[in-house]
Amino acid sequence: MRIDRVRLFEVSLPLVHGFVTSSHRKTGLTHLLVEATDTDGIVGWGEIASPADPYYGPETTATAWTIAERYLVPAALSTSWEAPQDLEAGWRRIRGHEFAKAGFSIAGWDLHARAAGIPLAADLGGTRTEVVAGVSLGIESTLDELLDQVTRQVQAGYARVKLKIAPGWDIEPVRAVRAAHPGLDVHVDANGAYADSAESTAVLRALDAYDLTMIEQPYAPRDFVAHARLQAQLDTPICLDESIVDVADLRTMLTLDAGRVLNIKVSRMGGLTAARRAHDIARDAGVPVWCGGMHEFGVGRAANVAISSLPGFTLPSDVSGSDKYYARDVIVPAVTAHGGIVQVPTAPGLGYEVDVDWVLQNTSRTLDLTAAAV
Ligand code: OSB
Ligand code: MG
Repeated sequence: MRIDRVRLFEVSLPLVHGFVTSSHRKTGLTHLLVEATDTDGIVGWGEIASPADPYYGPETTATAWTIAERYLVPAALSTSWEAPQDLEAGWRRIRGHEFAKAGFSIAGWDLHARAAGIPLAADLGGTRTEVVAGVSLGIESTLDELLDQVTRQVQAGYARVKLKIAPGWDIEPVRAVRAAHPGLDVHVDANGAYADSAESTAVLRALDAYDLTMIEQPYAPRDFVAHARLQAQLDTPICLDESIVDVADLRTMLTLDAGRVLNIKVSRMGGLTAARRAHDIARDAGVPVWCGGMHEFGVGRAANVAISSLPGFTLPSDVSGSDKYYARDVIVPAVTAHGGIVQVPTAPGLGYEVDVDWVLQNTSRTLDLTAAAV
């Protein structure tokens, strides 16, 4: 198989509801879409879901564009491949830049599954026909607004709610949500906002009283030792997100007992092959996993649904319906959840069609290269 043409689109869409985390606030997103066409004319799509700014990880939209233009597009156009892993080998020597690589990995996997005429989920070895979705709720200005958001999502049928926390917005919102929804599957995500101090440890230990499913990424990404020390003092499992960008990080987590749940993000791990490998390792170690999101547009969201169909994804994934985020998504139909459940598509590849007209209407920058040009 050979990719003959790659188009890159820088696409911006407004969010239906602004989103605040411990590190930043956003009202819209800009992601890069990758369209890869092979020599038979089959088209695969991928999404580079890097945040605009380097507050989640080191990448930005601008670094992703540069890495794509200078390295990934030329690699994609000059690699002859059968399995998506062989395509990914074309950029193996590039260190880091996982989000940028993930966009090309998804496009390669989509192309591979479409050429084989099978759904991406099946191509990855997925076995589930439906996926349980959870929602991620940002920090709100008041407890009432947060409670309103939680009630709205519970009424929409979502069975798991994740709350963003930060120093000063932790015990109170958790106590309020727990009081209003005693049996709800609730977890919290700090995006690394806590310092490894006695004061923070006391706050995080106090969260043990609220029957949370997990506490996600309390400390800085590289600080496995602080997470291990905290885990030893908590009943609530720690879940690592930002800390785990490759399987070596996962082995560190398992060896140190720095976390007991894994958030797998296709973007953060550099693509679908790496995400699947992390799933396999976690499953062998008896560690439950779920699929995290980056507010993906439909292309990345569809990839998240596909990976979530693997058997080790036993916890609800951040694959809520497109409508929670975007009034009109870039795929047709949009990803929808009914009663908090998303069906795994049965059509070939990602299982959705990209609305190219809508993509173009929201595109601020494009790149269009063919194999003959590199
Ligand atoms: O930590 O999971 C996170 C969004 C942007 C950056 C980091 C995170 C998130 C989310 C969004 O929580 C989850 C989703 O896409 O539904
Ligand atoms: Mg997270």
